[in-house]
Amino acid sequence: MNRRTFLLTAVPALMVFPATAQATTPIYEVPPLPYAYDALEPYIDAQTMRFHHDRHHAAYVNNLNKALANYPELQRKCLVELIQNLDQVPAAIRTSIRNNGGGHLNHTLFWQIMSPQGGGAPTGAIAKAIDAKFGSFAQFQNAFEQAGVTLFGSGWVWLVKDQNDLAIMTTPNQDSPLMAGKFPILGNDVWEHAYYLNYQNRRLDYLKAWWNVVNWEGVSLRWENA
Ligand code: MN3
Repeated sequence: MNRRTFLLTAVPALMVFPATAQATTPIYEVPPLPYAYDALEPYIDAQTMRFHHDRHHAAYVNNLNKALANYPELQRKCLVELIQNLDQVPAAIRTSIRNNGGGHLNHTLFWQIMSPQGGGAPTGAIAKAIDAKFGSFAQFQNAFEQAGVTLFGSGWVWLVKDQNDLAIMTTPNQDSPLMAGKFPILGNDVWEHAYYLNYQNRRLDYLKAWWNVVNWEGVSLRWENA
């Protein structure tokens, strides 16, 4: 997988590519939401989206920029490559790159694979692949929800491309499937900040409601091009 691959759903270049060396520009920037804060209601409320995007995602980006501030040679690298090769990142900033770089990539993907026109059943290549792997879309949904609801603490539940196969996996904290050599096709954020205002402790209700906003067109594109 190369640096281009992560950009399949029209992620703005600034998100994963560092800005060219201009001291006044931040290295990485939070991409604008591709829809309004309230566009995913009633499934995800506007206040949650506002805090999640403007505060949580922004904090990951700010801390990522701080971690990279004294490493000009790393500023020029693609973030996907840094995350895939954490062992080559200097030990002093490795944990910060893992948490904040992972957080930046995960959230960038998250905004893109949701849409106010989302929901319904997948179509095209991804639909066929899901049926072949999990038996049916409903069985896939159930397995994904179970993985998400049983993940202890904070993290993500993913549908990934593993070799040429589909798989469900979870990651703790802001770890990315890229760190394990898998390509994220679809991911849901099960940190409490993603759902607590609306769903409180009912993570399963959030996981079930979330299907209504999944951008299957974008997801299918990721699968076809991964
Ligand atoms: Mn989050």
